[in-house]
Amino acid sequence: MAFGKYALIGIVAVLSVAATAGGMSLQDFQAMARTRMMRGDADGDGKLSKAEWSAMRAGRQGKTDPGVIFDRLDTNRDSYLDAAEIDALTAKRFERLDTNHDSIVTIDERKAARRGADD
Ligand SMILES: [Ca+2]
Ligand SMILES: [Ca+2]
Repeated sequence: MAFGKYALIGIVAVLSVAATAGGMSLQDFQAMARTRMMRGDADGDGKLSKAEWSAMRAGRQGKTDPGVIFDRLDTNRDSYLDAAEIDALTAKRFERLDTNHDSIVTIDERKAARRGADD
């Protein structure tokens, strides 16, 4: 059984490397971002409260107050960030990253953005 488990981990690792090497579509990118953001969903209600968001951002070196960013992202003003709001944010980021506008963000484009990014 141990072998099966490690083989599966190996396959998953190979698949994710392949996906990264070939670049990501907006859909991949949004799915990844949603998964990452929802790790901060401490109470598991499927959306991020301002407290959950701030806790998640606490370790990051941003120039802007997380509360200010939250208010900007909470477009329907219900004091939560839901999947649609996160998708909207991610779509904007994707557009910015996709510097050659082929609707695929490659690892190189992401690296280039990271060098210049301050948040
Ligand atoms: Ca939540
Ligand atoms: Ca909201």
